[in-house]
Amino acid sequence: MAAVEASVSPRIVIIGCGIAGISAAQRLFSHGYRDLTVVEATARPGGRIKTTEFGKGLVEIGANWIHGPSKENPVFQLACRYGLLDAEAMSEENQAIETKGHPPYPPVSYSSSGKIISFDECLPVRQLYESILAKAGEQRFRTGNGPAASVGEFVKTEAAEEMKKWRNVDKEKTKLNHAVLNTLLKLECCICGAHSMDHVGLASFGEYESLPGLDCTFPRGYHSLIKSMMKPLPKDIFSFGKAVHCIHWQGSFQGNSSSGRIFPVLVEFQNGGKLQADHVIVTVPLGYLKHHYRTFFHPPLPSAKVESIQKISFGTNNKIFLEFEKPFWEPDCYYIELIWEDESPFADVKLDLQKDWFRKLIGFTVLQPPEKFGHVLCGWIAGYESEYMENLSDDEVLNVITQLLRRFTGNHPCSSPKKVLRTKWHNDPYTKGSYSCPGVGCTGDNIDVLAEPLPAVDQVVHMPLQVLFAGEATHRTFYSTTHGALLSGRREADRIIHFYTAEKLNSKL
Ligand code: 6YU
Repeated sequence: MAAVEASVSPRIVIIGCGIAGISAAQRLFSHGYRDLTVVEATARPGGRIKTTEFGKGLVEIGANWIHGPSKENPVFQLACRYGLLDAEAMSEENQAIETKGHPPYPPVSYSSSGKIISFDECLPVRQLYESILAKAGEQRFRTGNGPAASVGEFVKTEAAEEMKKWRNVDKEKTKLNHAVLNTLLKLECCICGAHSMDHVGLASFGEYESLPGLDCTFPRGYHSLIKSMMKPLPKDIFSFGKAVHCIHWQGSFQGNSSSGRIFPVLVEFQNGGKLQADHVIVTVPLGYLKHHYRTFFHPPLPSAKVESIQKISFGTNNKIFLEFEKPFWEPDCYYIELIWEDESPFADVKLDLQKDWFRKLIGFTVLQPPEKFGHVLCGWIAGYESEYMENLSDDEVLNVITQLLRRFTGNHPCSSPKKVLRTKWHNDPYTKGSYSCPGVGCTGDNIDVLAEPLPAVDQVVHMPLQVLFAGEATHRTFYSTTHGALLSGRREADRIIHFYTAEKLNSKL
């Protein structure tokens, strides 16, 4: 590895110890940069990668899967290198499977009247939906001149047109078709971390790239990746419980040592401490930036950056883990999908969170195998309903879900869960939601603007690259994922490395 040869090693502060921050530190350290500090507001590393004990085993509070575990995916590459995956996940067959970012459909679904709906009954709508979604991602809509502003509007318009052509469909069947389409849109909300697909921009939808490979999990928890990434780095570069209050840039700040060094950036902490730096890599979640961008930077951010922070959405997707004494599901069941027969995406429904929040739950993943996890279900819920759920009591959630499961499975004596654990990403003060997704009116360019450093290298200033931006929301094609976050951290580390390499070359000319 090339060691940095600047006469004085630049001081680099990385804000946030999620996968983006750690990958930036890894890259800089491996290139010889030694004056590094990673400051983290909470008491633990990992950010939105967080594994905890529940039932008989481990559950993921944040990221669950490696999306697209195949050779191009840097998280997959690292996980293989560290020996963190099982043989099936690493097999060539697994890597070759194309899922287009969607989980496989379950063999049966459950309806709100307690009936089982077969795979074949749902198939025509699912196939139609997939073809419309593929169309929504087409290049021709990237300019923002699409037929609809949002993915939701586009799907509904196209689906209504197509469904009109379907023959021999009676009233009951039409009702079910609409209910299935509504369930698919709710699933998409969980995938995008959005309240409604009407809030997801058509112009940017196709920017997201899925990689091949059937999504896989970490047998020893996603956190095993964070531990392995941090292991070769010196412990003393990490500083926990250090929430940054404000980044002062474009300044001249005297260092504490006797060298008399002057730094362009000063990081001010919430507890009053201060740290001077040459470069700061900001990896805090977009949700945090949305709430704090006005006071987090001094001088304030340029208007183009503020526009990006506003246009890129940051919604909530939460999980509800339930542990049962005995399973009420069949041993081969891996997902319990809920279809509300009275719902339709074409109906105009007034949002009543108190009355209806649980209708947004799309279903429950069965954690397999039970010998490893116990009898545990993981429910998925996105949007405002998910944020509302965070403020309810455990008992309230348990009661509602027990009734819900009894109703859908037609299994009235089904026992109530003995334990519940909910994620609360919207209430997390240092995240304020789950992950980013381009909103209506947002284009891929907004993501690139968010990723631009301040001041840029081509601007004539005393010191460029004072504030750099990484984190999942800054990756144009892999936003919302751990691999997007990881690549963004490397990207910003490389920006600094290239800057000093170019400077060294110029000084030799
Ligand atoms: C993935 C998956 N996954 C489920 C759920 C969540 C997320 N993701 P971090 O937040 O980690 O780090 C920043 C740190 O900064 C943090 O520690 C803060 O405490 C700290 N900080 C904040 N303010 C500070 C301050 N003032 N001072 C100091 N420190 C401060 N990704 O690949 N697979 O299965 C899921 C899922 C419930 C919440 C996920 C998944 C998202 C990842 O977790 C996330 O992107 C990265 O961990 C972020 O890392 P980071 O370092 O950037 O930030 C249109 C279209 C749609 C296409 N979308 C595809 C869907 C893909 C997303 N799938 C998600 C699904 C699940 C289940």
